[in-house]
Amino acid sequence: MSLRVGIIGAGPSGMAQLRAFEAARAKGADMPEIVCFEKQSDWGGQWNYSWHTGIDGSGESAHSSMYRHLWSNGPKECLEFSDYTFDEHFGRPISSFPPREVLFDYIAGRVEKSDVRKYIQFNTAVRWVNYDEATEEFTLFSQDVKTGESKTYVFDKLVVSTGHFSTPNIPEFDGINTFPGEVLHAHDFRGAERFGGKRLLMIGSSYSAEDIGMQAHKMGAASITLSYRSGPMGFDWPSTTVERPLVTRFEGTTAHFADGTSGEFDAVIMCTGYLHKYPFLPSDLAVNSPNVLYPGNLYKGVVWQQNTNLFYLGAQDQYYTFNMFDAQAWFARDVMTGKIAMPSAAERAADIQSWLDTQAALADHDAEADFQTDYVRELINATDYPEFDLDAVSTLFKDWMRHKSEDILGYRDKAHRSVITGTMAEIHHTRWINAMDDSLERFLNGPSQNMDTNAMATVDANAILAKGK
Ligand code: FAD
Ligand code: NA7
Repeated sequence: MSLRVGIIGAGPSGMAQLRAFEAARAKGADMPEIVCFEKQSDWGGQWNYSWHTGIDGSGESAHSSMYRHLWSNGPKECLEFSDYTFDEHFGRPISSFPPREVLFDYIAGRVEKSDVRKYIQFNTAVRWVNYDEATEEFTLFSQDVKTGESKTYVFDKLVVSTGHFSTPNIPEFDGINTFPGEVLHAHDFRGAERFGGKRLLMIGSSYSAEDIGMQAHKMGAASITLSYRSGPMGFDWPSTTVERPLVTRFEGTTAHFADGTSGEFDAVIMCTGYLHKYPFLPSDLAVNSPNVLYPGNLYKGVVWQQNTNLFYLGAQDQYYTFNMFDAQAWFARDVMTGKIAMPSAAERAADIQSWLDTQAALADHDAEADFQTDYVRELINATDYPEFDLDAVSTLFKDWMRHKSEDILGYRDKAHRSVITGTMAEIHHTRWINAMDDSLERFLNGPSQNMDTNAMATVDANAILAKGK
């Protein structure tokens, strides 16, 4: 009997797992029996944008936390698949920070070429999973979210790729029930147009607070106040943006902060992160972790320590995304097929502990980028995933962070060079701050610009545009 593999979720991680098996099949390996379950009607996970918030059109909790005008928050050169480059997909250089529709097109293009859609049961939510120690089999209960029909499947191996940026972490604040304006979590944010002229309070000091705050600035918010728990982000913000320590209490429209200051606000956005939530798994199989680069209990960040038939993809906080999911999927595939042997439980525990120790000592963001680079390298070295210059990617991450420090509104106008093809990105035809139509059509066919950027390693787009236009 061939290996039976269940994959839960057809976002970028689940799609990577399908591609990993297909890549081995193309080289002559047997294809296992695969069923991938996706509760939405299309693949792409977070990148499968929908206006739905709260509950989606099938009565399920809405998965996506994306917003209409989201552009990649890191350079595309850091997430490029080494087996399917941007050049291969678009046939020409594009800029380094594409909007979400463009990235969706890229990830979908790769799996369309691989003919793996046939393995996916769309509109199908996984409701529960049992593991039988004696037979070493998973029994999975699914439900068609449109018809309500339930089914049972049995698998030898199970891959959990349901993401962990969908279930909002919602803290309480004294008096917040008296706040008369809109209070929402970043998960439910779809666009900042309606915040034009408004005084916004964002709670949190990470990617969502930074980017939703700057989206609101772009859409004409009157003021943006960013309230932090651990420390300020410290970017060189526009003059209408300030950082304050944590809110201590609300009194109607007034928020009071820990430094004794207060302010009047029209709306509050909780940018307070997300919870790992696996309601379809018994607690002894479910990751229970804060959002960190190395959650405990996962050997090589992928294999469940107490049950090596269970795999997680994308469970960590992410500098690397798509190509890290690939590295994990190739690794998981080779463990499942026996090509990679599992060390003893004690050896796995020691390996996990050494990563946790290193993580605990990380001094700054540069060190974090190096940490995840080393992690991805270890996975790639263990498989036949096409190698690429990971040190060069780590340098790109550091350049990107430096660019953000220099110009939080302009870092997306920079261009970077692909470490895989050597192609220099195009300087985009429209600066991020001015780009209101971020459709694929406009991105690819917007006003042409005639600069030859191929000779430049990293280009200050602002300077060039200021001179040229
Ligand atoms: P997801 O994309 O979350 O996909 C999980 C899939 O599992 C979904 O399709 C979901 O419907 C399905 N699923 C969940 N539960 C079930 C169930 N019970 N049964 C069946 N199916 C289920 N990354 C970048 O590289 N660049 C960016 O600019 C960027 N911006 C981001 C902005 C936001 C607001 C967020 C939230 C994330 C961003 N990310 C970004 C990171 C993003 O998480 C990854 O790019 C990627 O989407 C993770 O892929 P995934 O497959 O692990 O999870
Ligand atoms: P993150 O990166 O997990 O950050 C969560 C933020 O929320 C972080 O600044 C936390 O502060 C803050 N937080 C969490 N709980 C609280 C409470 N109780 N009070 C105040 N602040 C709190 O989530 P993001 O949404 O920014 O980013 C997730 C992904 O989405 C990321 O991959 C992006 O690409 C998009 P802390 O620093 O822990 O004190």
